[in-house]
Amino acid sequence: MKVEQLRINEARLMARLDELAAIGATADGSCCRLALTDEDKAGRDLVVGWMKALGLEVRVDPIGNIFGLRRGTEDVDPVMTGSHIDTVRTGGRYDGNLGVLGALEVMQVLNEAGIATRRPLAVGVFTDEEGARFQPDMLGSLVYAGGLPLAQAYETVGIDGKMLKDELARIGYLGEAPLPLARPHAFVELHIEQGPVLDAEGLTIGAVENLQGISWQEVSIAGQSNHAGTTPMRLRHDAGFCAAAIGHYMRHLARELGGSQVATMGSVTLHPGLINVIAARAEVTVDLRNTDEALLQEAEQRFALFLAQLAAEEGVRIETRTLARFAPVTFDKGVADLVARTAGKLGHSCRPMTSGAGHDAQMMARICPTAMIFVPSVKGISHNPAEHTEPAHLAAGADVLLHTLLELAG
Ligand code: HGY
Ligand code: MN
Ligand code: MN
Repeated sequence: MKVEQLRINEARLMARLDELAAIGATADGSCCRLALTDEDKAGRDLVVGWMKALGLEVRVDPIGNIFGLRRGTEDVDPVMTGSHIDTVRTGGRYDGNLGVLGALEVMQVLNEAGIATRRPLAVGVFTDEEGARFQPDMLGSLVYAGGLPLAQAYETVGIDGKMLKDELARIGYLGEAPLPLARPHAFVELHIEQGPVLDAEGLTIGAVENLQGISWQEVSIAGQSNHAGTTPMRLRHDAGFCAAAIGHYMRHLARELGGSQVATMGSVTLHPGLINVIAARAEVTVDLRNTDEALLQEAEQRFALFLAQLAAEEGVRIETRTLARFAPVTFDKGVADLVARTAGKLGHSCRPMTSGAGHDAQMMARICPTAMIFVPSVKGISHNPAEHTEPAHLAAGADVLLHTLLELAG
């Protein structure tokens, strides 16, 4: 068979996706494998087993990133691919997992075809991409790319009070491989779109050219608990009201700025959280994103002003803590064009895309030419058990990955 006729095995890819999805499966059909939990460990162990079965040399670095290495005919910088297998609490079957298991399927096809590439190939499984338990998100690839010192990452305390380094050691993935293991010749990540564009336009492949900026903050509000029945409204310092006001302001801010601005209050905790007590304290998280750095800063400035006014009006103390802050990223045009060309050669419809979600590729873009391959998410749903991509589209994405990697690895 000629190389250009090579295609991945869809059934095998689906079987691996199903097997991994069973780890951390919850009653509502979600995948819950928060970073560095026992479920994450079980997923890691399964993937490492597959890597070994595929004859890949497995290396683990000090932040727990796992790499499966496939030798090339020359000992030069590898072409790297991969993604993440940690999930949010209500994760789907494909977010991150497709990029890792699609890459393993590519390795198996190359093995079966007896193909030796000039450059080595590396499949990366990056630690804590979601940032749901330990912020920031893309933590493992950020450390890999030199954007966060390892010691600082180790001290990160999760939403459950556990320290990152302790959890990494506990699950047995505090590795010793060099950090970074290699400076890739190029990096390509296969991922579901997690947005509605490809599905709405009936297209199969997205050649991702850029990725929007991300600003995560934790906002702590200190008011005064008081009796819900006896306290006149004019005397209240109600942290619960302030939390609700912030949630409402998110919608207002996004509408005011328009364009690609999005604003989300994802989590709210009230203390003491009782029906007849005016909340003394509240902690909320705020996620602001925009493709334009200046507009993202504008959104942050307007939000800061809003908080100052709210604190003055309600007589509460408000403090903010930055949890993640990444500027928008432009991927490598050459690699993005290669993705588009490859999709065309394989007969798949394709369009240039912007990524609304953060990805490990945005960190790898700091150290090597990088781009992404998107496949459609039905109705754009993700971070939700209803997350779905048609098997034919999953396979199409993996085929585009196969031939993009072959082109880059020579
Ligand atoms: O937040 C994100 O965009 C990604 O899912 N970590
Ligand atoms: Mn992801
Ligand atoms: Mn995600």
